[in-house]
Amino acid sequence: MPANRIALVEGDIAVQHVDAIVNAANTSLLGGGGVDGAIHRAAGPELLAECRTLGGCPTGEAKITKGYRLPAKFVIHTPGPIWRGAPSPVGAVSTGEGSGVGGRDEDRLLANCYRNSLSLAVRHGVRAIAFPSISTGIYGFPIERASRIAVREVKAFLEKESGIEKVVFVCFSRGDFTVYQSALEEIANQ
Ligand code: AR6
Repeated sequence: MPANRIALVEGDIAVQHVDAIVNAANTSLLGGGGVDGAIHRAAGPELLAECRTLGGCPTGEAKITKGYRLPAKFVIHTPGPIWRGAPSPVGAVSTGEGSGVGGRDEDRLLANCYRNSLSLAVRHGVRAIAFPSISTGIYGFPIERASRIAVREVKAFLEKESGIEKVVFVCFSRGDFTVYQSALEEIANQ
């Protein structure tokens, strides 16, 4: 059952003992604030040096580097979408009116982040992987909506792919933890 393979913790992703941690990066892959800054600080300058060789990464796609001084062997860098749309129900078809250009595309791009990160992880033999709450900090994606997309994508991936044994959602605050807990109860345990 996928639910047994999904864990939720409150804390710092940079200290997680997993094979790979995911970085909520930007398209330059050259570092930033938030979780990106924390990962680069903990990994050391070699991480930025390797990132410089990657030529950036489009939103929703993913690139992998070594973890350097992190407990994790790999870092998977994925730029999430910047939230611009007005909230509408997950799965609703946007008319594009009143919700900005991106109402639906942000959902799709965020889902791509999870899916592409997991595919890349499998290709590198990763068995345990930790995700932060991509796009819900500086990029402003509403966390209730983002957490449901995250859980739905991870669950769907685990159902078809047995190579990944454990996915850990790492929440940076008690409030975020509670939101993810609700999403997990609603989706993963079905
Ligand atoms: N461990 C786990 N989660 C964390 C940590 C940490 N050490 N630090 C922050 N978070 P954000 P975004 C949470 O802003 O919204 C960067 O400058 C944070 O509380 O890091 O995708 C990049 O370079 C929030 O819940 O990422 C981009 O320019 C979540 O991580 C931009 O920010 C994501 O917040 C990306 O914005």
